[in-house]
Amino acid sequence: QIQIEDDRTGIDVQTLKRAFSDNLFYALGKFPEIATKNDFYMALAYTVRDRLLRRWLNSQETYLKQDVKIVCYFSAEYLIGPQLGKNLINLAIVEQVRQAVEECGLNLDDLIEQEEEPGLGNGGLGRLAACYMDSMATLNIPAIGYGIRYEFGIFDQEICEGWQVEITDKWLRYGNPWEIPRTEATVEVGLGGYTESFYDENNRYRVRWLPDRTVKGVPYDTPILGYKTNTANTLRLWKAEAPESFNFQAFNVGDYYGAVNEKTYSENITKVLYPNDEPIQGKQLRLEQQFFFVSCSLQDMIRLHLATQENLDNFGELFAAQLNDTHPSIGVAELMRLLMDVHDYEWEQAWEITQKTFAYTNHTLLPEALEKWSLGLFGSLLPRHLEIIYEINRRFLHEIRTHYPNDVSKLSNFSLIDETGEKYVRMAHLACVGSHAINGVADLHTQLLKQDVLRGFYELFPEKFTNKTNGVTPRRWIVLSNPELTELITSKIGDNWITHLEELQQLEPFADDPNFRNAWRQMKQQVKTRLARRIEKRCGITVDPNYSLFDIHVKRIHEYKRQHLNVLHIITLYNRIKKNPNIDIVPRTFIFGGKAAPSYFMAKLIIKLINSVGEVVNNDPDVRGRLKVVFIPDYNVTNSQPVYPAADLSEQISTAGKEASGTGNMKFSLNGALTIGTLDGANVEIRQQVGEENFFLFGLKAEEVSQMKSQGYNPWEFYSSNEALREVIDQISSGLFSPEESNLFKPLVDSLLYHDEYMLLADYQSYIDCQDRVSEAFRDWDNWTRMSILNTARMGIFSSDRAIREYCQDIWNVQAVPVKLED
Ligand code: DL6
Repeated sequence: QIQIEDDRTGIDVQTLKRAFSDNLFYALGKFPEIATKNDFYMALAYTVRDRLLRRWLNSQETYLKQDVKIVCYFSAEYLIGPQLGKNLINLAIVEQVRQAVEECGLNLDDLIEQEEEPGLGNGGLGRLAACYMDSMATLNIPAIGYGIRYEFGIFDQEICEGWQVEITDKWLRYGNPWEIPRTEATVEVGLGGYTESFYDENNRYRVRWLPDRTVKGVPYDTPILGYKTNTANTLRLWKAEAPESFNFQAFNVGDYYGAVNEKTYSENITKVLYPNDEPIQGKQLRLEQQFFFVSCSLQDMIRLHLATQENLDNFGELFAAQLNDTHPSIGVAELMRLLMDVHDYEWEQAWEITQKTFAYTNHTLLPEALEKWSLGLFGSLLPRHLEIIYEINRRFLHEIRTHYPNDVSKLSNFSLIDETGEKYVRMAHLACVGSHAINGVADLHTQLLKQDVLRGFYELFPEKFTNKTNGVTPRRWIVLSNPELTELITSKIGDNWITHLEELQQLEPFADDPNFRNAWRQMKQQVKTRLARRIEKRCGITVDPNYSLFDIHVKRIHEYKRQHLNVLHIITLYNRIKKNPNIDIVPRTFIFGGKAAPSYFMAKLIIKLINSVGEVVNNDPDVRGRLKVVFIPDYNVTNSQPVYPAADLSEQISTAGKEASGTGNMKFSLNGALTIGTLDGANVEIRQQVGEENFFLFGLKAEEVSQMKSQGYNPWEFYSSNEALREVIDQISSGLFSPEESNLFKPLVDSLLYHDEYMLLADYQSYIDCQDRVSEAFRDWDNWTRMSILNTARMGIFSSDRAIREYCQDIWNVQAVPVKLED
C-alpha cells in the first residue's frame, strides 16, 4: 500500500522533494531552470518551516490553555545564527533532506551556506540569549524571547589594506523565510509630551501621560524549536512603524514631504543596531529603542495575561521577565506605569507585582559600561517614567536612611539618580531595586559584583544575589559545527550527551586508549583541513593543518581582551627565528577574528597591527612558513562555526577581573582545544573542571591587578627591564611593521608605555613563558591528544541546558510543560 504523507508535514524523501518543488513554484514563483541558489535556499527553508509549524502552534495553544508560567527573556540583542541547519538537526531530518535535495541535483551544504544570518547583536550577550532560547525550547520551558527587529544588524566587516571597513548589513534584502509578522498583535508606544494629574470617578488621585508622539510596534515571530521535542517557543521581535502611513493633515495642506518624514522618523527606531559592545551615552535613539521594545513586550504580556485571567494580581506568578543586562531595565518603570496609570493599581501592589516579575542579569565589570541616562534627555522622552523613578527612589532612600541612620554618604551612593555632576538616571540601580533576583554570569564575576560594582546592594539585600555561570548549546556548538567530533563521540557513548552534556564524562577512559587517541587526532586533522581550505579561499593565505598548531583568538576586538598581547608573542617568536633561522620551533598558525566598534580607534588600530605583522611574518623567507598570521574577516555566528572545532589552542587572555564570563572559551574547550588563559571570567571554572594540568595558566590574578594598580603601576619598568619585550615594542614603534608610515602604531605603543590600563607589560613574560610550555607540550602529540580528549570529556557542565535549569529553579520558578503533537 502506498502511503502519501501530507506535503506540509511528511518527512520521507519523496514527500520532501514534492514539498520542495511545490514551495519553489508557489512560494517563490520559480521553476528549477530559472531559480537562483537563493530561491532554492528559500524553498527549502519554507519546506522546513512548514514542518515545525504544527509544533509551534501546539506549543502556543498548550501554554494558553494550561495557564503555565512563561519566561519572558528581555534582550536588546539576539545572535541566533543561521536557522536552516539548526532546524534540520532539531527536527532530526538532516539525512532525508540531504537525499531529497541531492535527488534534485543540489547540495545541502551549499544551500545551508546561502543563508544570511540575522546579526541582531554585538557579541557574547546576544549569543547567550540565543543559546538560552535553544535550551529553553529543548527543556520544554515555555518562553518568549522579546527583542528588536533591527533592519540593519551588526555591520559586515571587510578588511582593506589591513584596516576594518564597515559595510551596512542588509540581512533582510532577499526576505526572511523564518519570520511571520503578526500585525494583529500590533501595539502603540508613546514618547515625549507631558503628564497631568487628575481625580478619577472614585475621587482617587491619578496621573496620566500625554505623549506627543506615538509609534506602532509590529511583532515579527520566529519559531525556536527545541532539539527532538515538540516545543517550539517564540522569538518576538518588534518593528517600529508610523501610526499611519501618511500624516493626512499635512498631506492635505500640501506638505507631502513632511508627511512622509514623520513615517521615516518613527521607523528609525528599529532601523539599526548600535554596533558597540558597551553602552552608548546620550543617544536619544538608543533610549527610544530600549523603551520601545520593552513597552511593546510588556503590553503584549498584559494582553496575553488578560486573555485568560480576570486581572493582573497574579501577573508575577504567570510571567518571569529576565532583564538581559540593563538595556531593558526601563521595564521596571514601564510596568509600574502600566499597572497604575492604565490598570488602576495602587503603588504598593504594583510594586510587589513588578519586583516579583523582574530579575536582572549583569554582564559586565567595566565601570564605563554601566548605563546611565542624563535627566534632561530622560525626562523629555519619558516624563512619566522619570516621575515614577523619582518615587521609587524616594521610597528606596527612605529605607536606606532607616538602614544606615548615621551615614548620609549612603544616600548618594545608592540613589537611582547620580548627582555627583551632571545628573543621570543609573539604570543598574533601577534594575537592582526593581528585581527580586540579581545574578552574575560566572563565579568570579558574581564575587566581584558583590565586592565591588554592586557592593552596596549586596550588603542591603544579599538574598537577591546568585551566580549563574553561562553555558552554550551543544546542538549548535558541537552537533552542527563539528559533525566529525559528534560522530566520534557518539560512536563511543551513544548520543544522549546531546541533551545531557555531563555524559561526556564517559569519554574519559578513552583518553587512555591509543586507538581512540588516533581517531581523535585524525578527526582534528580533518576539521583543521576544512578551516585551512576556507582560509585559503577567503584570505588567500596557505596554512598547514598537519603540523602547525592552530592558535585561535576570536572575539570582539577590545583592549581588555588583549589581542595585542597575542601580537607581542608573535613578534617575539619572529625575532627568535630572525636571530637563528634554523631554530627548532613548533610551527604555529595564529588565527584572529572579531569586529571593532566603528568609533573605537584603538581597537581598529589593533586590527591593523595584526594584519601588518602578518604581512611581514607571512612573507619573510626566513620564517619558511613556520609562523602564519591570519585575520578572518567578518566574524559572526556563521563564520565562527568552522573555527571553534579547528583550534588546538584557545586564547582567553583578558586582564583578570575584566571579562565577565566568556562563552567562546567554553565552545573551544568543548571542541577539544586547550586553553591558554588568565584567571578571569569562566576560565577559572573551566580550569577547575578540566584539571590544572590540562590548562595553560598565566598572568596576574584579579586581586593582584587591583593591588598593583593601587600601588602605582609603572609599565615603563617592565619595558626597561625586559630585553625581549623592549625589542618588540621598539620594533612596533620604529615602523618595522608599517614601513609606509613609521608612526602608525605610536598611539598603541604610547598607551602601553605610559598607561597600560590592561597591564599587558606586566603579564608579558608570564604569557611568553606559558606559550613556551604550550609549544613543548604540542611536540608530544600523543599526550596533547590525551589532554584534548579530557577537555571535551570534562566540559559537560558548561551546557546552556544546565544554566537554564538553574535559572528555572533559583530565579524563575517555572516548570517544564511537555507539548503534544496534535492536529
Ligand atoms: O554573559 C555573556 C557575555 C559574557 O560572556 C562576556 O564576558 C561579557 O563581556 C558580555 N558582556 C557584554 C556587555 N554588554 N553589556 N552590557 O556583552 O556578556
